[in-house]
Amino acid sequence: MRNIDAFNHVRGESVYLDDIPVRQGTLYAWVFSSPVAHGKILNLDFSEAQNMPGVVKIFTANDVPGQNQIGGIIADEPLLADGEVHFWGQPIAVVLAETELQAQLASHKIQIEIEKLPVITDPREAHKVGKLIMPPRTFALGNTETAFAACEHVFEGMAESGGQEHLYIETQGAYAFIKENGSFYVATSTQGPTAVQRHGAAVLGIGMSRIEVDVMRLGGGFGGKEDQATPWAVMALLGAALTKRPVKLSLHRLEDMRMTGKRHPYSSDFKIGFDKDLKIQAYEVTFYQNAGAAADLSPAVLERTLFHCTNSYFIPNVKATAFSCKTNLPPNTAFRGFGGPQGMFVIEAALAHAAEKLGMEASVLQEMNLLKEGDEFPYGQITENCEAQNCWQTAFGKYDLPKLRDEITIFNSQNKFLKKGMALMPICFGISFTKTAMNQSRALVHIYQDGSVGVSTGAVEMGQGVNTKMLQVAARVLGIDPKRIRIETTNTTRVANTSPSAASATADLNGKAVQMACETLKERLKTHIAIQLNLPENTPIEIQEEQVWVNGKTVDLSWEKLVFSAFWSRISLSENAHYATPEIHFNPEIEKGHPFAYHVYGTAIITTTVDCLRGTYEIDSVKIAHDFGSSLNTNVDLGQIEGGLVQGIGWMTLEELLYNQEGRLLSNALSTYKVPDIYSVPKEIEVHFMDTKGSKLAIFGSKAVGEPPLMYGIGAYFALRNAIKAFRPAAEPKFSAPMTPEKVLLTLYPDFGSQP
Ligand code: LUZ
Ligand code: MOS
Repeated sequence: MRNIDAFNHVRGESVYLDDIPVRQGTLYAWVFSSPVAHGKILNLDFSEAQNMPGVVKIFTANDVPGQNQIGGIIADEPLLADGEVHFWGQPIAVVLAETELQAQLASHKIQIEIEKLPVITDPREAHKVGKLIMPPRTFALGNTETAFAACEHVFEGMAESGGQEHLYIETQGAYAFIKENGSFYVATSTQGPTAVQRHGAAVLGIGMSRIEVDVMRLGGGFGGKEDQATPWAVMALLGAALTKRPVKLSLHRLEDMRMTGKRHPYSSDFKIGFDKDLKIQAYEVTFYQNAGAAADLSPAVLERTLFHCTNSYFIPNVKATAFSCKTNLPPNTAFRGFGGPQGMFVIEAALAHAAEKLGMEASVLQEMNLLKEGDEFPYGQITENCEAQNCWQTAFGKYDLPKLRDEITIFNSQNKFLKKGMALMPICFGISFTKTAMNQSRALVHIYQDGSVGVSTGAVEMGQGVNTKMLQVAARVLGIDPKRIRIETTNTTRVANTSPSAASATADLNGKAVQMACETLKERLKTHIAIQLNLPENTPIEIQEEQVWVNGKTVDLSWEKLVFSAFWSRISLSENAHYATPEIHFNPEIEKGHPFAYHVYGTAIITTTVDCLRGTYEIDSVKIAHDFGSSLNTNVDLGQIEGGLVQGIGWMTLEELLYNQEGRLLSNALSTYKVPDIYSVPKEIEVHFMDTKGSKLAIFGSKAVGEPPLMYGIGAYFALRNAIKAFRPAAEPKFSAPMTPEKVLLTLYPDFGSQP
């Protein structure tokens, strides 16, 4: 089945936030934000701004009727700065005017006096002076101390990975108005409707039942709208409350890039030990997470870094410690992979480093140490239906790895300034919110009396195709033509207390709820048939679009006739189902449990060609064997693999966030922040859909596919590194991602510029 949005997307007819027709009297918001990364606000002067044409209201923290607080996990983040500012771009005031331009021009006239305070942007520096978001956490398995003592080879090093701008095509935004009697409606581009509702209610000082949050679809989220869609929606709500007029707030790209948090940069130390057979016996790692100026989701991201610190390898003795370090950057937040990629980059760096010292290919060490059935993760969960080795072997065989290797060797011997490099990247990603309580969902299904069906869930469509999957689930269970079914907007008045659409778990969680609701409705319809036809108990009944079968024989009923007859017999045709993932649990006191419903595995082979005169490169090919279970929709899933892969390659190669000493973002536009475009994506992407066992906790055995493929992109870093070493074997490039063309050049010619 094709993506149900495809037709409207291509015709430009899909509705995003900015396409919603505005009501009469709508005001437009512009956010005035901090011009420094750390300081004390001494004075704010609105006198000139207030008198600018079109200005209706300027509001600050002083105008908040409820709590000026939007912190999710830790209450440490004001909606609007109060007294102090902690990052460049921190919202201080909101200007409301008749047009957006008027609001923007007025905001330029706001005078602010600030006493500058010292700025920290480096996580290790923050750690040194004790600036932590929360106490450190440690995951441990076995005993690394005794294991290292018995190791044949021990290596130590450091690895760093940079942040990443989400660059959703649709920037953050919301549109809010009063319905009546102090009740509000807000349309917002959020992955977490309930987060908007909860914080909106707290800021306005009203009950959540007074705020209806509605989400049609997002022009991309990637984690950037899991938590950080909230402030903009709450500002629009607050503006509506203060002026009694509709308020639209939609960030411009530069504002969005400057004010919102990104993927967490990490700096890490590793120590890895092998026995004489090259089995990893011990691994110690310390992560310094750059959390930015407030907690946001950093504690949960940090946790996932620990969960994935051994990637898809079995290591019997592990000690992993993670510090969440408070710096003067915008609070960093969820980003596809959610800390997992940062942890996985370090173990891959450790393996590459060890291979270099041992004079072998990293793939030898990778293959030797892959997880197998029954192995224990450092957090206590045991692998089940482990596909790590299967994926590796499948990639190896299907894509003829030895031949690929030979081709590269030959190419490199025949070319002086062009060098190819290859790397393998196995992945293992745990599916579930690591916070067990978040793994719940609801679905509301109405069968209308004409036989058409409306489905509401907590799932937010953000281009990932979840609505298509929800529709498939409903159609499959009800046994009817998909055309009858409509997936409604995600709305807190229909489906309440939703978890954000995140953690790759949206289709599983909401799909299971849809499945349950539809099964209940179907059973109810069957009971109705049995009563109407006076059938003996347990008579087999099958409902199909055109025909109903009783005891293998057709009766004079179609779906439409059946539905109407049930309605006329006063039978409920609506159902609300609740699903909570079984089997999962985790005890943070001992850092052990069974946090994930299942794991997703895969292996990618990545090859690249580096121009060793210019430092530029191309990703030649990426060949993947991926563990899909039994894919519910191969089109949607292939799109997720390709998109995730390219996003991961971007993070590892081109995308570089640069801040100056004062904490100001320098790469704040698409002219200076490079993302993969059509010219820099891999020339060839091949994806082999492995028909694996799946999991009964995956919807119809179709495994989660959102985040795992991003981590294939990590292989691009190591492929580039190998190409560099083919040109200059003595090179030992630092493990510092992204590997931009500039860094490639500096690594190829380390002495450049130092000669007289
Ligand atoms: N969000 C969250 C996530 O709150 N918890 C998670 O475990 C998670 N994992 C991936 C992406 N978002
Ligand atoms: Mo996400 S990083 O699953 O919002």
